[in-house]
Amino acid sequence: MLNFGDLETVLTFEDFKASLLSDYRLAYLSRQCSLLGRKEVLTGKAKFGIFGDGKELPQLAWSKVFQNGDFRSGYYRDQTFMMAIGALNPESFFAGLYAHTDLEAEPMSGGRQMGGHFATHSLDENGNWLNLMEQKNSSADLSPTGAQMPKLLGLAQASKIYRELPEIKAPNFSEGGNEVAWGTIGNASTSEGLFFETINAAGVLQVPMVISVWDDDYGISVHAEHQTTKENISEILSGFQRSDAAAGFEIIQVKGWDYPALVEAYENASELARTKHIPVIIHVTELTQPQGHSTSGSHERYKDSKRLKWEAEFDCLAKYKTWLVQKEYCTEKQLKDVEDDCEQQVKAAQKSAWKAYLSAIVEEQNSLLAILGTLAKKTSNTSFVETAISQLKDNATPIRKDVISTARKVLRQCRDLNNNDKANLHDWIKNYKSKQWNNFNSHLYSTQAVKAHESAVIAPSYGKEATQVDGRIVLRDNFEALLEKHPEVLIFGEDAGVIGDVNQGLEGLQDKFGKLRVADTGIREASIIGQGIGMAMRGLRPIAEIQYLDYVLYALQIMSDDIATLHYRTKGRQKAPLIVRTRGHRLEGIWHSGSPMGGIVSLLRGMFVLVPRNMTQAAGFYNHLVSIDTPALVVECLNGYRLKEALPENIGSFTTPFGVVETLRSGTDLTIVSYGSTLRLVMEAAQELASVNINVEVIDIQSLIPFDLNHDIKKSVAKTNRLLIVDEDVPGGASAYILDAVINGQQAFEHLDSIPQTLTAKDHRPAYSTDGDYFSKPSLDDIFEKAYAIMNEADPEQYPAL
Ligand SMILES: Cc1ncc(C[n+]2csc(CCOP(=O)(O)OP(=O)(O)O)c2C)c(N)n1
Ligand SMILES: [Mg+2]
Repeated sequence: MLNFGDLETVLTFEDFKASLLSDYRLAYLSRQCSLLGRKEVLTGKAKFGIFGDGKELPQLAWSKVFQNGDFRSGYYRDQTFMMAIGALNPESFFAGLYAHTDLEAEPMSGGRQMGGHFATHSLDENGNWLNLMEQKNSSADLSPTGAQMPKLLGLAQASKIYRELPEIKAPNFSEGGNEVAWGTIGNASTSEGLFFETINAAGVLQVPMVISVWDDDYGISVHAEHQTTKENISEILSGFQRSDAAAGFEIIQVKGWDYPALVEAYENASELARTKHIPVIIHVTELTQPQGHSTSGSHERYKDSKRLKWEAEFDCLAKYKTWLVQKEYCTEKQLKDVEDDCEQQVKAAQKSAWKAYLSAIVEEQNSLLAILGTLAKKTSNTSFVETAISQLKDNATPIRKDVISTARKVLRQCRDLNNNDKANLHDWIKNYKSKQWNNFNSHLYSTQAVKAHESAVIAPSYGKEATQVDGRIVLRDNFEALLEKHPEVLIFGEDAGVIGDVNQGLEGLQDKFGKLRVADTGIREASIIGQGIGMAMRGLRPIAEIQYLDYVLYALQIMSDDIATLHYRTKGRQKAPLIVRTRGHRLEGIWHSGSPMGGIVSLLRGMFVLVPRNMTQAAGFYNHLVSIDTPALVVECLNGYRLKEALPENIGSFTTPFGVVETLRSGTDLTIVSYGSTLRLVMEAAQELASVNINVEVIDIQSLIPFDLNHDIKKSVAKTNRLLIVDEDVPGGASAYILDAVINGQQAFEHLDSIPQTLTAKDHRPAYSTDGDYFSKPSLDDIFEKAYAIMNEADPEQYPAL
């Protein structure tokens, strides 16, 4: 291992000095970006700024040991590191501050994230993986503090998997598992549960993870005394310290202004994590915030003069400068020259980034002005149009809203024009909207996800006398086939390993595929998901199991904030094709019968949400998902594992289509749509309704996201003219989502002769008592009566009131 003392001997003294000076240059350059960045916000060119000033030095030390193939999962203070690895420069820094929508100029997110939210590209413009071993990687940042932690676990665990399962050939993702996952987090954010959950899991798993805590004693205005027991995160984590007797973490404390100590700390950490897969915590103390937390306020409001004086003195850049001069590694003159140079460079970068950002919009502004000029002569409302033209012309720093809003206002005021004259403006608005769709709305789903429903469906096939088995056997045999076919598929969750999940859908598979591919985890839903996210970002195909749907709530935040937004927030340059498996719907009591699907479909736009009615449909979804790259949640029916299903012959290959409903029963009087466990009751009710001459068509939605892409529900309503949605979520939950999709999305209202109705559970969760289900969720009787009432209202003579 190399330590700082050795550097002087390994390098020539001249090279050694040059490297110190070059570090000073980068630190100073980054600092100038922060200083000018704040000014840009305060003078109104940018909206918000959060910068890395005061944290430069440790990031330089870190960058020295960060290698190709490594991953960062950090937060908004890491600009110096991003510059040091060549992923950010002053120009792209300012493009980020202005939120330039062009990914070429603003590679982090194309303006979708605030400045200071960093990412590198894992995918090319067509969504294909790049070779991650040829570059230094950063997973895309998130604003919720601590949310960078769960995925860090998976980014690190991927190395472990690649090292211990060499049969997975993935040269673009790993070389013998030698890659380190590096996390950063602010001192205050270590108070978040996600931090502690991840730390514990990493200690258990012994993965190559190095977490740096940037400790500046504050979390915005709140001092460490309110954040952290003993005001010292490494001290309270000391129980995690590894010893000869037990594996754990290496915990290092180092001062953020002490350059040689920092270099040594990072060398040390890298070596331990990379070669031995020992997780490391580096607690970097005595850091400062020269400009306060962000541009939203000034720190003079909550730091006293003593503290401010200390911060000025212990500013890592100032300390580094003093050290360089005292040790005679650099002269004052050399440093001054570097400073002058950096100041010029940053100013020039700011100007050029601003010009590039603005000129695209000004061009659009001019194209509209040309059209409005012609139109003004034709309308009777000339004065309105001329005022609009002059206001837009006078706007020297337009945003896109100013441009298109002017166009739409003018259109409203020119109703008198004939269609030909309006056509140009109409076309302009249409084109503009479609161009801006790409800037602001595209890439929620990957191209593969969007096209998935076009792929040929492979139906399950059955022998002449198909064996009837418990539903769980269909799943188990299917998972076995998937694990066999795809060495990169891994399944893990609480009780997933030794016993093969609580319903034995994985029975015996750990014995067959080993403890890493079919793994037990601790009870830690959010980091189970994070484990999956990180591994999926490094080319593996994880299936993360959450034991029950009701416990998805613990993981919902990270699914919503991280996976669901990842492809969108990187404008298609990162993906995490994670499959989340869970089980739910009506069974017993408050926490084993939940179906909070309304909340889930609202929060997980960006993921597929699949609700198969039986295990064959579920298995088909898993097979299909493994063949594409979109993250998905699959909810199996908790009460379906012991119900008999025919065992398909083509296990592991048949597919259930996404966004395609299935008509389970045809009828002419009323369309009932439902999904999951409730379908069985709907089918029974349909049979009874038939005995009173009501012919019901029953449709299984089976895929909430994407939703009925062929508009088959509308086609059914066109035939029956009546719609009933039966759902076991609360009123206004998933039933409202379905109703909106059918009425607004498919415009089915034009075929309706009766009010479209919903039948849902009660507002509360069901009581555990045996009758809890009957009195809380839609029962067969409820379904019959609701359907009958619709028919009674339509034809009271044929269907007299009950
Ligand atoms: C979940 C969540 N809660 C609150 C916030 C608002 N917030 C943004 S930064 C911050 C303070 C973070 O302090 P620290 O972790 O010490 O990082 P520092 O900014 O000091 O580097 C807070 C409370 C947030 N972004 N996310
Ligand atoms: Mg802090």
